[in-house]
Amino acid sequence: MTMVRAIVAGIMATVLAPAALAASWDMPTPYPDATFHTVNIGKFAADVKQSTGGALDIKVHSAGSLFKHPEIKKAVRSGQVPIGEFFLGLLANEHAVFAMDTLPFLAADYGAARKLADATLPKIQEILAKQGLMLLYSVPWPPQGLYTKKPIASISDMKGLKFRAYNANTTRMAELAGAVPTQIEVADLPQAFATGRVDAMITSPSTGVSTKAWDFLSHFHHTQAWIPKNGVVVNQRAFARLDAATQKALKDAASRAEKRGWEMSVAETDAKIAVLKKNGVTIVTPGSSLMSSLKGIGRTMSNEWKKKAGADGLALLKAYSQ
Ligand code: PCA
Repeated sequence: MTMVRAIVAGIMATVLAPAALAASWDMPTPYPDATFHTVNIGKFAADVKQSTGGALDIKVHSAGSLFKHPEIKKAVRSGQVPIGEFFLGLLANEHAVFAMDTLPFLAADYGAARKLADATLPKIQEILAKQGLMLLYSVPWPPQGLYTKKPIASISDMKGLKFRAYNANTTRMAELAGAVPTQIEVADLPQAFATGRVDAMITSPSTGVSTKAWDFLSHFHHTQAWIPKNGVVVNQRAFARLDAATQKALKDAASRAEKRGWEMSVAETDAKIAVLKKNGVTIVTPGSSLMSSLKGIGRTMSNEWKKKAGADGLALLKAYSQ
């Protein structure tokens, strides 16, 4: 080695040494900053930074700004980013277990949602682990309700509506209701409503507020149809590169985030319905005609799900139902 090279190598080692001790992780997420999931991830990142004494710094890139929602899982899997968040029901076509928390009225209150999570998360963890991903935690959205530009008294009022869907099940539900589904990400919703691509949706009070639903829609039907979840995953190789203390701190912060996220979700429901109301949205307690039709659609979808679920899918449903 020449003298110059030795000096350069020495300088490089000094410059690189601190970087090797402290890791900085980019974290893509799909939803806007004010959404409670994103707020919770912000708290999680702050918790990780503090509990690792700055050894792990997670930088959150919200609203699909680093990777679009459908790309986030692939990006974490391939190691382009070490960590990310996505909607678990987006994987409904990958395995039946991912379709369960968007089946209408299978688990429509928080007690049932907790039970469904307990029955299905081990399987979800197992499937993701085979793909090199570790599920750090998952958090539910508030119960899903129907947003429209007019009151919906019976299912026939949904006929022909241009309906915003967010996964295979919401697409199917819209079809069965006689509506015309289009899959659109939350980040693109204001534009989609403004340009008339869609005129109705089913989502949480949280997403209604974050997209300022009152700019385009007038009625929220509190159907409480299902309680779907987001997951936060880490690339296993990236996790393995952390020292044991940092790994533990990350997992501990994740379990605090999960607990906090479920509590935030419960509190969101009434709080965000109040915000919708304050901004002029009419809050509708759905009538029996609409509810019985939606429940009928739920039964049809559960039967379709059972046909595709396979033995391990059916076993999960049994475990949940017991
Ligand atoms: N908001 C997300 C998923 C479920 C929800 O409440 C969305 O509308 O895409």
